[in-house]
Amino acid sequence: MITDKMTQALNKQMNAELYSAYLYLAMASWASTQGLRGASNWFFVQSREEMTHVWRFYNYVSSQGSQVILDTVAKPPADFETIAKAFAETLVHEQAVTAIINALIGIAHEENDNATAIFLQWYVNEQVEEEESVGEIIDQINLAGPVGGGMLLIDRELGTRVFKMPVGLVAAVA
Ligand code: OFO
Repeated sequence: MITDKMTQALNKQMNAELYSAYLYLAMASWASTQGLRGASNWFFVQSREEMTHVWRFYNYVSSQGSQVILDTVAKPPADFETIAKAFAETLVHEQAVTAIINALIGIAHEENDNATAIFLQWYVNEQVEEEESVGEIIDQINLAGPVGGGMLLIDRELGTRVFKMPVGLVAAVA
């Protein structure tokens, strides 16, 4: 069982994860219109991953006998100007999500909710990974410059990213 305060905070985080999925889907389409098919693929895979983050929260809240309450998802931007700016915005967004996850863990501790604090550890590790991988892409783009052959190679590399459905999550939602 989790407290109402914890449930509300987890529901709110689900909305943030849904927004992440929405934001990256918008970036995927924008990148496609710029001829950056690899980057478009990368953002599309990222959007799908964010949906798995939503489902993890869904499963956890449900497993605790609480109800998932969905809220309006904010409209993401449609124009990201340059691929460098799109990834810079991605990093800023992920850093903000990391801060919210840390705040959630703070609430779990306040509520003496060890189960939720442990559940949230997966997200702590995931945020480290996400910030690191986006940071590496930004470094590569800065080294290559946003146009020309260097960016072409980076775009090809981004096109190799493949979405993998987490095995345990498949079992949980099946
Ligand atoms: Fe859900 O990790 Fe990004 O936002």
